[in-house]
Amino acid sequence: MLIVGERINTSRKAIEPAVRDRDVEFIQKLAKDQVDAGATYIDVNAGTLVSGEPEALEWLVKTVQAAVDAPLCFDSPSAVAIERAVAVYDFSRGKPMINSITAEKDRFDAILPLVKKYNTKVVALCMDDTGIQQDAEKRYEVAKNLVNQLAAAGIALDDIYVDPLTFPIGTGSDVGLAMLRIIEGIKNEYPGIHIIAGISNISQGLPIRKLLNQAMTVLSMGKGMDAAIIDPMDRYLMALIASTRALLGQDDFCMDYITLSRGGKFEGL
Ligand code: THG
Repeated sequence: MLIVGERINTSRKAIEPAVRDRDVEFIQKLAKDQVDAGATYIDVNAGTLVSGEPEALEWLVKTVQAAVDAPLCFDSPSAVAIERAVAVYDFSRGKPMINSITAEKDRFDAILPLVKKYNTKVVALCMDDTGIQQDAEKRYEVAKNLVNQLAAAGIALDDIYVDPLTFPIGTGSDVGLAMLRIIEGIKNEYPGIHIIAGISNISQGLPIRKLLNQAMTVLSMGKGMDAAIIDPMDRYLMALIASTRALLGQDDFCMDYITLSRGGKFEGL
């Protein structure tokens, strides 16, 4: 299970001024705290800075990799911003992840050459020029089309992380089932591919969002999700992921679970 720590994102109120002011200490602490909490990738997103995004993303890459060894996830729709980020990335940390490509024609054509040139992993969002389909079968077709296009371009399935995307569950009772249907379908259709999700969209607009995020994470892992963009500082969520891995046969003899328990990670839960 790959845990992408989501906290370094200028859409969070506390982060934008820190990135604008190039507050090295603040960002580096955020990176270290997430790695200490169990993040295996660190997401960097400066999307709200608009015209300043490429420069800010480059600064975030340099700043974060000076603090932690974890590989990075470049979170931007902009090929210009991603290329600035990847150009200063230290590949000895492991393959970075480009987050993301879609089946929108312009975006696909702009991002694909970067994935190939720099040999990165890539997040494939299930949307095209018609937007995000609400209907599960239609969105699933978009997903298959996108994966087929990536595979035809020579991208290995092992480097593709399909993101099913989701609407908030408050907008319709079938929304959760649609997400699970897409995860299950893609996983069965393309053995060896990966599934990632930014789980928190599901809970938008509802109280005690973390409960819905926690439940959706477990359900999605049950269908084959093997990567998640989450807040690793949510200790209960991280403990649930460890428990779910053990229950799904992904943790031989519960060794990781036991190690985390002995390390005090479940204390007070
Ligand atoms: N899929 C992919 N990438 C993504 C997403 C996705 N990247 C962005 C996002 N979704 C995941 N990242 C975050 C980062 C921070 C928060 C949520 C998702 C967050 N949100 C608080 C909220 O909405 O209440 C904001 C609180 C604040 O302003 O501080 O913290 O789905 N591939």
